[in-house]
Amino acid sequence: MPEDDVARVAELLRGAGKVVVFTGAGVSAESGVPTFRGAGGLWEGRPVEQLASPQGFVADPVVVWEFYQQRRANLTRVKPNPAHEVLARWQYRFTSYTIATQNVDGLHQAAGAQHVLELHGSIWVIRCSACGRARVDRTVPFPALPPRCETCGGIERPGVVWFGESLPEEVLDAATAAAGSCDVLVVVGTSAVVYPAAGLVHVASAAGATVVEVNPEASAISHIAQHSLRGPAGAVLPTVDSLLGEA
Ligand code: BJW
Ligand code: ZN
Repeated sequence: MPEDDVARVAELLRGAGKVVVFTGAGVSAESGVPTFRGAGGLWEGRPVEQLASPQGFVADPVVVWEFYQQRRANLTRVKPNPAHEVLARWQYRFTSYTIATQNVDGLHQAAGAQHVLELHGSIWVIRCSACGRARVDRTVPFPALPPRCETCGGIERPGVVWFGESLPEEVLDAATAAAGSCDVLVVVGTSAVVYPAAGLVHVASAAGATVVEVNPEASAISHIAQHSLRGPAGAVLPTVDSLLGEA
């Protein structure tokens, strides 16, 4: 990671008023949360359509729940890393600051971030697929799978967004509005292949924002980014933060 790139990004952020951070699985990788795609990813050798689609859930809710229960169990053992911590601290630095995450793990909030837009829902929310009753539930493991709704006896599902499902409208609207009016969009740890979330980068870029990417690898939006900081978020973001100095 060339030092002058980091310095230029720090300079850019020092002059910025409105900042949006758009994150993906890579921001949690150094906490011990696997990413989805690529070697060692959650989906390596697994049928994605079976585990992350409403059709897969209807076909076999227990298999899908076992996948999510394993991830929930792992999440009880991990903690936020320095990238989450820097991103949480930045909420006190800028006039306007938004974290829009594709992650369902809750680690931004665990690091102290207050207003996180969860584009793909939360693994800690459980929703009844029959009556829609939703609740936060951190039980791990459930005594039996699938968990059942206390109100109607229906099968409960993880409160996440699967392929073919709409993103929560107010969350996507808020993220789109923030991206469309920010000075700088910082894209951290996402392959940026999943839409409409990845569309936030295009929204920001078209509205004239400077796009900064933090990722050890190139992603689908690298060609749009003015600055690409190639390294792990847990090392890159603290370096940028230290160059930013006191708020
Ligand atoms: C590091 C690092 C380190 C590693 N530091 N970085 C064709 C074109 C456009 C769209 C579509 C299309 N065909 C189908 C669609 C729609 C589909 C889609 O986008 N598909 C594409 C894959 C082709 N989208 C949808 O279905 C969405 N809904 C929708 O479109 O509704 C519209 C509609 C609805 C109804 C009727 C009609 C229309 C919903 C998408 C939901 C995605 N859900 C998932 C699962 C969530 C639940 C769960 O967690 O299990 O969300 S999929 C999965 O991918 C998850 C993630 O949030 C998402 C993005 O992944 P992410 O975060 O980018 O992770 P990776 O693994 O891909 O990348 C990790 C990155 O980190 C890499 O770049 C690494 O290099 C990097 N990294 N270590 C920094 N230390
Ligand atoms: Zn119910």
